[in-house]
Amino acid sequence: MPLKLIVANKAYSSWSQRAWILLAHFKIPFEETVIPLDLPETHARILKHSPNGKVPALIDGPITVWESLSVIEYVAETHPEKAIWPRGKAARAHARSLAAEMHAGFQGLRQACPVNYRRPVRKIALTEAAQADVARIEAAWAHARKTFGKAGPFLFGRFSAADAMFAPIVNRLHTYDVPVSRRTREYMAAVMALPAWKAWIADAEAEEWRIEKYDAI
Ligand SMILES: N[C@@H](CCC(=O)N[C@@H](CS)C(=O)NCC(=O)O)C(=O)O
Repeated sequence: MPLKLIVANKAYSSWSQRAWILLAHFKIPFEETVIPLDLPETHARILKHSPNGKVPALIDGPITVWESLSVIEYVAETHPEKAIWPRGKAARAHARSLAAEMHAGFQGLRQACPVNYRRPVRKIALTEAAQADVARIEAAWAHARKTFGKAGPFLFGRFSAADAMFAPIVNRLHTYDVPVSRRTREYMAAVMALPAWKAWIADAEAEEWRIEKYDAI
């Protein structure tokens, strides 16, 4: 039985993208269900699949996993042949720390710059909290790239769960035209060149749902 992944609109759902891009990049077969956000029936529809009423949720037969980071851990555990986390112990510990930091933090940037995968590039004035988050993200990415990233253009060389967790940040920095270093831009370009990234964007572009409060920013 194939895995089932429950996600929200691809145009606006950052947490969904993390799980989806991981499965797509590592070519792990799955069926997706897309539930549009912000409609009267949204919550009830998500609750049919996910006990906390949030997506993503992954269904593997009788097993349900929710919270993006748990989904990623479950996929890593059930696909040990794929290097979903970096293979080296120190790199893996570092990647997990960054993924957890992303999962728990960066509210300043997340609030100021909501993800919108259809948004034309347009600069906005960033809050101090958002600027502080960008500084931390750039430092964290530069450190990971320098310390562990020799084998490729991603945080730990080859694409891993850490890159999946930060993928929506790439959208934010790009679409809100946030001033970043050349190295940060190079990393963002590598993420945005991934076939799995492009497939997600194409699906987002094709969606007909519109949420005005996100499109207005
Ligand atoms: N911490 C959760 C966040 C999940 C989340 O907030 N998902 C949003 C979509 S991006 C959602 O399900 N919203 C539905 C709602 O609030 O009704 C995770 O990592 O998966």
